Amino acid sequence: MPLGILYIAGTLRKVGYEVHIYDLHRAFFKCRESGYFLFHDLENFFQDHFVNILRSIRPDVLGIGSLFNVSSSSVSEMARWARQVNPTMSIIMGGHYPSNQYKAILKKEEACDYIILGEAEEPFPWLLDHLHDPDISDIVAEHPNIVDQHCYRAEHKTKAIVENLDDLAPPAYDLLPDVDEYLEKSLHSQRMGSQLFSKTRAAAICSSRGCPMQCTFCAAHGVHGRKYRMHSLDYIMDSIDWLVQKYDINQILIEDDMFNLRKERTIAFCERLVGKYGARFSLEFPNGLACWILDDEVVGHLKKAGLRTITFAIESGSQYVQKHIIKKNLDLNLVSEKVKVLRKHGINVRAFFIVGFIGETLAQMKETVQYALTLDADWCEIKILTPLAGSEMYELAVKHNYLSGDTNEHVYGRSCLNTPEFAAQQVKEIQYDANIRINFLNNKQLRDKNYDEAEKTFGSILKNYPNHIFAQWGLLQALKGQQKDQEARLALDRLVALAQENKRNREVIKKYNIELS
Ligand code: B12
Ligand code: SF4
Repeated sequence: MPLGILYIAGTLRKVGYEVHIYDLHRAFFKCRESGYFLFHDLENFFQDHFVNILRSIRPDVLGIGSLFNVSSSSVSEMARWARQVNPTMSIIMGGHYPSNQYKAILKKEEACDYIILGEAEEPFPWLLDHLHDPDISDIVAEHPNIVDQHCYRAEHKTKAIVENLDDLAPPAYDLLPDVDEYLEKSLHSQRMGSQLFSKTRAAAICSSRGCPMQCTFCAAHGVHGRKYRMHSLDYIMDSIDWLVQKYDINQILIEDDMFNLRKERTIAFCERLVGKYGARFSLEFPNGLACWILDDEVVGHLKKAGLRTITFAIESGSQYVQKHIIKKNLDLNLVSEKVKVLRKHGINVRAFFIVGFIGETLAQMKETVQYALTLDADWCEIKILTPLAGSEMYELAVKHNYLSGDTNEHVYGRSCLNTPEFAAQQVKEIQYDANIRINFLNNKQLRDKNYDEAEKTFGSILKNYPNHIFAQWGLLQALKGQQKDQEARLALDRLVALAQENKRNREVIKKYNIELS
């Protein structure tokens, strides 16, 4: 759910503007799922979806939000298409990518009139109220959080921050077209290892903004700053009550960067949720919870409130990298202890790691793999660093020229850095090997003889990647473990067929000693 847009829409509606929301990100994924791109290209997509919407709604102002650098070229295309449709429409951009790269955007994109830096709830209505002032350019030049084509070089601009989150109008979920699709088909509930409830209706909320930590690879402070601000529990409970009444939700995705920074607040939230709704909810924290603050008491409360799977963003299994390179400085022994506490409460653990930090050596990356292998997590996501504009790592990458080509075009998760310590290909190999060894060959559910869960896990991977030879191997073990002989025979036939399918598969079968029996 595009929460930022929903907050802005709620604010604008409250002060009297008519707002329409269009989620191109979602439209794109729907088209991809439907096979649209087998027959059409991106230009057709814009024409079919975006331009037609603009022609039918005929807005006076177009706001383009973009959270991700990867969408930079789409953002530019949208502005240009919109300008063609209506040469006099005001085009305003905002979100993480425009906030962090406003100079570059304004320089190359004439179609963009204004960029709002940071949290837009206050500057956006201000700008709309002043759009028709004859001296708009002069007054924007004086505004601390808005830039336009005339003043993008102004260095005194800062990111807008909402001091009191409870002053904000509630997010306008009801303005989302096809809201049921968001509620029923949440991206997060389809993630590996997360609880799948048969009739999940999930909504996202954001209970706090800002994170005081200084991780060098993170760009979240580029919009929300480092000052931690919280909605009151009354505000949060009101939002949840509304979502229950209107949409009958039973899962809450809490999108905070640092939900559990205050222990008492975390416990009080759980108590109020359970006090009012009992065991109605499953709770998910897609960005993870700060593991060093979790203790037996907090975990017990979170479990009662509906936590089934937890995400730990550990990032590195090397204490040196933790302290000196990423400055997250997690105590790795403590993290292992916390995993035991979670196990005691029967909570699944997904751990996130990153390899390929600038300054990291290949040996330190292997330390991460080793640490992940011994962590006893249910699933480990091992990603490759992509420097995010607005982060310290990105500044380093640019300064030392470690990135090639247009940095915005780098696809997240693929190796794109070559440093004195490693070449991109070496990092890719470490990451691939780690994923196979940790999540497949040493799969926790298989080790624990939790075969029915393993069958679900590998089955869901095969649904998305039918030719995944290691998932096929995992499924075979899960079926054998349950003595589902007939299904196991079919799974083995498929594994043998995959193993012979191409040279690459023959090589990996040999490399990882996969038995075809
Ligand atoms: C939820 C989320 C997602 C959801 C997005 C759902 C959605 N459609 O919005 C999903 C799961 C899809 C996602 C995916 C990814 N994410 Co993400 N995500 C977040 C997260 C955690 C929260 C966003 C949020 O809802 N915040 C709360 C709301 C209130 O704030 P907001 O969205 O920033 O909105 C405010 C301002 O940005 C601004 N604003 C927003 N929209 C607009 C529009 C206009 C017109 C204007 C004027 C202003 C404006 O005003 C809003 C209100 O104050 C942020 C971290 C963060 N703290 O923001 C990362 C974050 C945005 N994600 C990030 C990344 C890197 C990714 C991925 C690339 C990760 C990956 N490895 O795959 C993918 C990319 C997806 C893709 N392109 O395919 C980075 C982006 C950094 C960058 N510069 O590129 C962030 C900042 C995390 C980080 N640690 O650095 N993500
Ligand atoms: S990675 Fe997480 S903990 Fe670190 S600064 Fe970013 S939001 Fe905070």
